[in-house]
Amino acid sequence: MNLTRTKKILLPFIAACIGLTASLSAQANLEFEQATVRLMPTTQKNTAAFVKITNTGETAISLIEASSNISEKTEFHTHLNKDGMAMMHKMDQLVIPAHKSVYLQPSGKHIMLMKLKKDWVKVRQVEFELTSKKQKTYRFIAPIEAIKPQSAKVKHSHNH
Ligand SMILES: [Cu+2]
Repeated sequence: MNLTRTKKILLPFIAACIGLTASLSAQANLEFEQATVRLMPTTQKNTAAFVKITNTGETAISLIEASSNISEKTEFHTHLNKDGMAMMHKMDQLVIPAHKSVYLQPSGKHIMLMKLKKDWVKVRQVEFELTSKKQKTYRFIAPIEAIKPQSAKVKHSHNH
């Protein structure tokens, strides 16, 4: 076996592999942790999803679109205080700053799942697809779980 010749063929191949891996990791620079979808009675038309999103990349990522396999409409929401009432408000974009984590959690920012499909509670894992301003797609999955409402906690913190 001619070693020199093998090396000549292998080296560009290895270089191409490393290049590919590097470009893939540069794209996949959002990490999703603690993802969950709130279990609701089947009569409800909406529910919310919570997740910790971490941007491991060098530039901020603006998420502008969301979709899921259980809802016909999916939006980024936040809570705003209006006349002492916590009101939900649609956000045009959800910005994840470079090297930062954004927590989507009850009483705060969340992913709103609207017009829920029939039998959505039977889905074992909810699949999410988020699209950035740069048209990159990010996917994560979340189980459906019972989550205690935190409205009492919000009221309390507003008094201080
Ligand atoms: Cu909402």
